[in-house]
Amino acid sequence: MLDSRIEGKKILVTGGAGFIGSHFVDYLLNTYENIQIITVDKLGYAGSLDHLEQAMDDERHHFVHGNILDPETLQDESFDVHWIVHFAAETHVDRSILSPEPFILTDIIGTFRVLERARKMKTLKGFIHISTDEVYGDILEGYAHEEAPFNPSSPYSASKAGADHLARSYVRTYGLPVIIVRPCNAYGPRQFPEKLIPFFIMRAFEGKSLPLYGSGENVRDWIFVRDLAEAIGVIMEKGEFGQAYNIGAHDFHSNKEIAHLIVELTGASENLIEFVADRPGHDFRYALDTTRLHQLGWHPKTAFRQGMTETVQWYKENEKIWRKQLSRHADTAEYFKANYQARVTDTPLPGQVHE
Ligand code: TDX
Repeated sequence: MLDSRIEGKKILVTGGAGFIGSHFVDYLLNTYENIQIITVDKLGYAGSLDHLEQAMDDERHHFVHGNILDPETLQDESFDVHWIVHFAAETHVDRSILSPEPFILTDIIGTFRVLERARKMKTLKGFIHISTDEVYGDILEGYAHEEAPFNPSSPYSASKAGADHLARSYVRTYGLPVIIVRPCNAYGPRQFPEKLIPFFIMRAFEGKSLPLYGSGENVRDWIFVRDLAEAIGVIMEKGEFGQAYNIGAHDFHSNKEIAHLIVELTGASENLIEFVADRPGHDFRYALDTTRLHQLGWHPKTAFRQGMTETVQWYKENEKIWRKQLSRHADTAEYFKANYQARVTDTPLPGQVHE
């Protein structure tokens, strides 16, 4: 690949054992030949080596178990790379409402640590910071472009907004070659079953209630995770340093529509759908202006129904992986209880998560 910014390079992926990170690692390995990848991941509740099955068998990939919050983690010279792609973060809004501190620590201070390490690398050619569409807050009508003001609603999105600002300040102050990406909602295989889509799929399999917050009319733009991985790769290759890029699929669906689709695809009963107490500070709609990304020539490939069919299939075939993931961390049951006990009429706990 002539003139590639990625071919022949050494790339550090933080949070690479997580949902989007692991798909991005696979994307790199499948797209480039001569490449070296280091994944660093703390293997928290949402990360797993099962997600890196392909990469762990590939000699171009090296896994390091470590927490970005620990200043020692990335100090070794072997972490001097050409690119950093920074996915590592706490990402679940409901958890941030119940307990904001891990979000402030990992998302803000963790990002600070990675940026600081990047600043000391003489080899560095680029830094991709993974932000989120949630930094703009509710977009009740129209589409948020990259220069729109930030208006975060939850401790999660405020932490991500802080990290996003920090990453941009390193461009202005230190000339660090950062590109920020702000993706819409991702879905697909390997997502921890606490986010809307995998949570509802798992509950539908188990014949448990599907708790829709509020009216269920809230709208998100949904991107299939492999399309998102590809979009990030295209931005690495062609994006302008110092810029931010929204990543959206313009595949808008209300939560209610999604619940009905999951019922249909899993063969569960419509009666499982339950309207429950709303999420505090619940953003009504996210919608991104993606002109800048389209100018790089990227468009999503996977229609929602197609991606959802594959996703339901993956959860059906990989029950062992996500059940193991659910039972690995002691606080998982506590989270489900704290978030759903007062909301649902049946059990807040998914199968095999015991008190
Ligand atoms: O039980 C539920 N019931 C429900 O109605 C859950 C878990 C969610 N919802 C609603 C809330 C949202 O309107 O579904 C929608 C999607 O919720 P989440 O999957 O929690 O995602 P969201 O809050 O939209 O945030 C996501 O998109 C932006 C990701 O979790 C973030 O990490 C990303 O930055």
